[in-house]
Amino acid sequence: MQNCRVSGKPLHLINDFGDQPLGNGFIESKNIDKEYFYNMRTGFCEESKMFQLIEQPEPSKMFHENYAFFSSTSNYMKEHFKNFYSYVSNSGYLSKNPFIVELGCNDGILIKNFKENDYSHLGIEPSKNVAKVAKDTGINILEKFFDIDCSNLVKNEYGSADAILAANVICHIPDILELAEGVKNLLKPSGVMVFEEPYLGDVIKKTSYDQIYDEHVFLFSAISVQHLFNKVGMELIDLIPQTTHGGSMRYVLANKNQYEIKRSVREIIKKELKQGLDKLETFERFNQNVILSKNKLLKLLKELKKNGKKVVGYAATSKSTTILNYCGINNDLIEYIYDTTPLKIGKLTPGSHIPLRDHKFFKNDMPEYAVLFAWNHADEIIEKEKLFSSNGGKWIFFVPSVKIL
Ligand code: DWN
Repeated sequence: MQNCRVSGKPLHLINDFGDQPLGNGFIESKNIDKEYFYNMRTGFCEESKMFQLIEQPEPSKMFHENYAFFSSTSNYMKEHFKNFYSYVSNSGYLSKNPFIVELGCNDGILIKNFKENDYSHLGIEPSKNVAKVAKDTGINILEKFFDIDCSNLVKNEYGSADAILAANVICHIPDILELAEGVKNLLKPSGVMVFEEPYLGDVIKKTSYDQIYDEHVFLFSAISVQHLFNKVGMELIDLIPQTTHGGSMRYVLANKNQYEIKRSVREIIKKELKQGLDKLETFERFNQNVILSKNKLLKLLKELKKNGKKVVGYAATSKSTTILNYCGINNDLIEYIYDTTPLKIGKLTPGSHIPLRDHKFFKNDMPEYAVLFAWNHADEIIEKEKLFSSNGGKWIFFVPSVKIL
C-alpha cells in the first residue's frame, strides 16, 4: 500500500471502489478485451491531512495525444475563466510586465485571455491533442508534464514567473512535493501561485464521490494545501470559494511573509476544522454515505427498469466512470449516454460499456428519464434541453442526494 505522498506516513484506508478503468478511457468495442483496470481506493493521512488515491495509473496512460476532455465545451466555464483572468490581472500581485505560466492549460480556455490581452505567457500541457487546439490559436505552448526539470527549462528559456496558474490540474499530479518545489523554483520571489480545484469540503458535504477517479489523485482542503506548500517556504494568502465543478476552491499562495494574509484564510480553515476535514472519523462517515448513495441510485434505476421506463444518461463525464463502475450500472439500466465530445461519440463508456450518442439526438429520442452525469453543469444543460422537460422528460440527480427532478 502506497504511503502518503506528502508525509511518507501510512495511509488510513477510506473507500474501496474496486476495479476501475480510466475515467476518460472511452473505448471502441473492438478493444474491450484489452481494457485497463486498476484498484481504486482512497486513503487519508493524519499528518498531512491529505485525502488521496492509494494507487494511481501512470500519468502517461491518462494524458496523451487522445485525451478525451476539452475544457471549452461549457459556455459557463468560458465565462468563469474570463473572471479568473480578471481576478489575476487586477490582483495587485503582478509586476509591470508580468510573465504568466499556466500548468495543464488544456485547449487554452484560461490562458487565451492573457494572450488576447498581450501578456507574456506560456501554457504547459502534456496532452498533445488539446495542446494543439491552444497552439492553433497562437497561444505559446510547451508540451510537457510539469516537474523540477520543466521548471528549470522554463526559467532558463523564458525567465521567472510572476504568476503560476492552474485550474483542475494540481490535484492530477501524483508527485505533489516535486510540483510544490517546481512552483517555488519558477516563481519570482514576489510571485504568486493561483490554482483552483474541486473542494474536499463540498465533496464530503454533498457525497459527490464521483469526483474520485484516476486523474484526481488528491482532493484538497485549505488545511492540506497549507501543510504542503509550507514545506517549500510558501503560505496561503487568500482563499476564494468557487461554484464551478459542484464547489471548488481558489487557492492563492506566495513565498512566506511577502504579502498580507487575507481574513478568508483564517475563516475557511476554522470552518474546515469545524467540518472535521482534519479528522479520520469524517472520512469514515463519508464512506458510509457513499455506500448509501450507491444503493439508492441502483434501487431507483432497477425500479424504473422493472416498470419498463426508458432511461438514458446525459454527459459522459470522467466522473460518471466512477458511478457506473462502482454501482455496476451497464446498458441494461442506462441505454445510451448523450455527449457533445466528437472524440467520445460512437465509443463505449469505460468499463461499463454503455454506447455514447451525439447529444443532437437526445431531443429526437425523447427518453422518459435522463441521469444527469454533468450535474455540475446542471443550469446550463437544463436550460439547453428545455424541450426534454417540457415534453415530460425527467432528470435524475445523484448529488447531493438521489432524486428525480
Ligand atoms: O478535472 C477535470 C475536469 C475539470 O474536467 C478532468 N479531470 C476531466 C474533466 O472532468 P469531467 O469530464 O467530469 O468534466 P465535466 O466538465 O463535468 O464534463 C464534461 C463532459 O460533459 C464532456 O464529455 C462534455 C459533456 N457535456 C455535454 O455533453 N454537454 C458538457 C456540457 C457542459 C454539455 O452541455
